[in-house]
Amino acid sequence: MRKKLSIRAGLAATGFLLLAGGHPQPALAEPLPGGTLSPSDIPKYAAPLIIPPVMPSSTSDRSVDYQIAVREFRQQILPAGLPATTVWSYGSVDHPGTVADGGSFNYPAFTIEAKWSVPTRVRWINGLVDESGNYLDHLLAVDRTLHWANPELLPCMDGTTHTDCRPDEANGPFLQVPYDGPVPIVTHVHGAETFQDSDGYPEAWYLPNATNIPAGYATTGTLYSEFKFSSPLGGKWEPGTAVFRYPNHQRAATLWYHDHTLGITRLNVYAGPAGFYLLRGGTDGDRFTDNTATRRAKDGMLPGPAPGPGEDVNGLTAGSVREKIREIPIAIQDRSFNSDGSLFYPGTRTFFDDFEGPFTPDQVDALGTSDVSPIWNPEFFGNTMVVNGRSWPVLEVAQALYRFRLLNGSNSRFLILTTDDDADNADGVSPQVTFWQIGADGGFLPAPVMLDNLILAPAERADVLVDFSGLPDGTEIYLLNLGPDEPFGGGAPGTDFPLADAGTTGQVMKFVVNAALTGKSPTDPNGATPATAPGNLALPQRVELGQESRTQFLSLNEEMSAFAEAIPEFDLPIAALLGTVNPATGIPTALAWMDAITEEPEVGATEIWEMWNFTVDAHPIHIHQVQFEVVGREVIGGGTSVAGSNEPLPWETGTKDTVIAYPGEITRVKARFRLPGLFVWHCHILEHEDNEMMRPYCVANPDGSRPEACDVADGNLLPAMD
Ligand SMILES: [Cu+2]
Repeated sequence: MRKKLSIRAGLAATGFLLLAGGHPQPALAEPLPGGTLSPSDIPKYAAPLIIPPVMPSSTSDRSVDYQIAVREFRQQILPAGLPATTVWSYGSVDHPGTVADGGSFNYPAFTIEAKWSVPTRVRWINGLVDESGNYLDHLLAVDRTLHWANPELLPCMDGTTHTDCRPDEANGPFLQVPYDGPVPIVTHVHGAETFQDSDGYPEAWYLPNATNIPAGYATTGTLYSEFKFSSPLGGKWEPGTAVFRYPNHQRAATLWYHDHTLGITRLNVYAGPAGFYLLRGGTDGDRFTDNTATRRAKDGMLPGPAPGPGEDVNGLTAGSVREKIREIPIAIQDRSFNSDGSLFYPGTRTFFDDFEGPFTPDQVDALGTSDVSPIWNPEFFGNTMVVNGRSWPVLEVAQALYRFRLLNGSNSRFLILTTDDDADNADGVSPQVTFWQIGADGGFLPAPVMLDNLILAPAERADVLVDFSGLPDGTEIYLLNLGPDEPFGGGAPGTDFPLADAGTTGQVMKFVVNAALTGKSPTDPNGATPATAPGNLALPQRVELGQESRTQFLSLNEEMSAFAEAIPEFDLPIAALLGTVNPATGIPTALAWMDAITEEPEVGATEIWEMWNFTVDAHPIHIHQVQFEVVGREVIGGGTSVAGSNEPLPWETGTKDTVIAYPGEITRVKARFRLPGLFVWHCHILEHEDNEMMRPYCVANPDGSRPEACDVADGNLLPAMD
């Protein structure tokens, strides 16, 4: 959705003067507005990249593999000399404290290492309480005019009172004030093929087991008890927790875990909780060959090792093994900060477009009331790049091949990554090292793909090899971002859209070649088992899905204020919606989260889901439970996709769980739905996901019956009581 600066004539004029600040605007791009700390005042490349260590297993309860809580703590995200930042993230409760204290709580979280076909059981704990056991407020402003968890049980728009609804404006003017009660969470392992009870359904949230939960609050969401009673591990679900299970039967892949609570995912994720979940092994996970062998295939070798259990990989102790690490997960996120170090995220709609409301949709009229939510912003772009929890870090690398598992963990920002010898790219784009992409969301590609530019939408992952061998000691290589500081619509950087600000969000991190590290890993060129050159690497092949039994015709829509036609200054986006489309007429039906389920595959069915994007922006669409094949794209009305081809792009030829749906195009994916139950599909721009761009879907039971949870979601059955 595009920011519209001319709102009401009077207001817009004032806003413009404030923005201009009385001095001339430079012609070059500028840092985005954010908090009170200017990103230009944050020194770059001042601190080393943190390598996420391995999440320690549960020691106090051996009936689960991990006991992982979300807690609040302070962490030095900005360089030394600037204040620390209060964040939330995950850690093992048996290993309390932050990394600085020898504990396991870190933003981003430690990596969960999973083995193919060995199930993982995690007790996920809502630990958002203080030392007295009282609940903590949210770090950010919660908009309770959205369709959201509603634990305070405000009366809903539909005239009844329940969790997971859009509260009625008749609740009074305080509806426009941020919610300050206990914070619900529920964790989703993104890309995991797991059961409905363990998927982190947005209405299966739970509050912390705090001592001061206000009377009358619901402590769990609509589906929590349903899943607790249907899960074989339900007996282990204690107040403030849920125990989820992951079968790990899918292909080896780079997955990640993060919060998924209805209507506040953007805020919960922005506050910090997210980590990698790496699934290794199986026939699709470790059969690499080196195709230069002439007589028979010989074993191929990927760069390694990755951090191992219990290892210090950040140079904190004398036993640190950092210098040998060659496989590193890298989570890239945009954030903004205040001068006291706190995270900045807009607490009012005026940040987006100067629109001041008020929000009273039932009384809307020309006098200035509106149906525009008072706090929610349609998108948010931070002005500071944070990589593995540090702003603009630097990584020393050996003259060797590295494996990076890249994740775009941003709320709204699309990244287009490249490398250069020059931080602000003043000499134009001239990549210093190329990316060899070997895997995407769902596992390995059929073959390595060499790329100068690598596009990553929010939530997408790329498993890449980068070769620093042969580069002189001291060589500096900058990882740059050529994506826009605004919603992405496809096309070429600098031609079809302005580049990110070269001085801030156009830079991500820096690599510095340190010859002294060369040879510290066995996969280095002079090591015991050197890694296979990317061009010679043969990757494990997968079995393709067969013929589909059905095509689902789906739509992506933008909702403008209901008063846009009558009152032009109300031409403002108020939500994004999924829905269906009639393929014969091309006419969409936009549907909200609460509307009845429209996608109901049979269990085991293979279906094509085609998504018609009627908005002006690209949306990363994520389908839970499955890893799908990208079938291709088609411009509505004909022509070539803005992606450059109507065929799947080379890096989309493996399996994926998130696909970019470009504006004005139909994007087709094919998936097999192996697990019965209630799941979701949604846009992974978190601001969209939180405001209606998410829909439930239902996979039938093996006997053809409808899972009970789907009836609960549709309102045909009352939720189970805890
Ligand atoms: Cu979207």
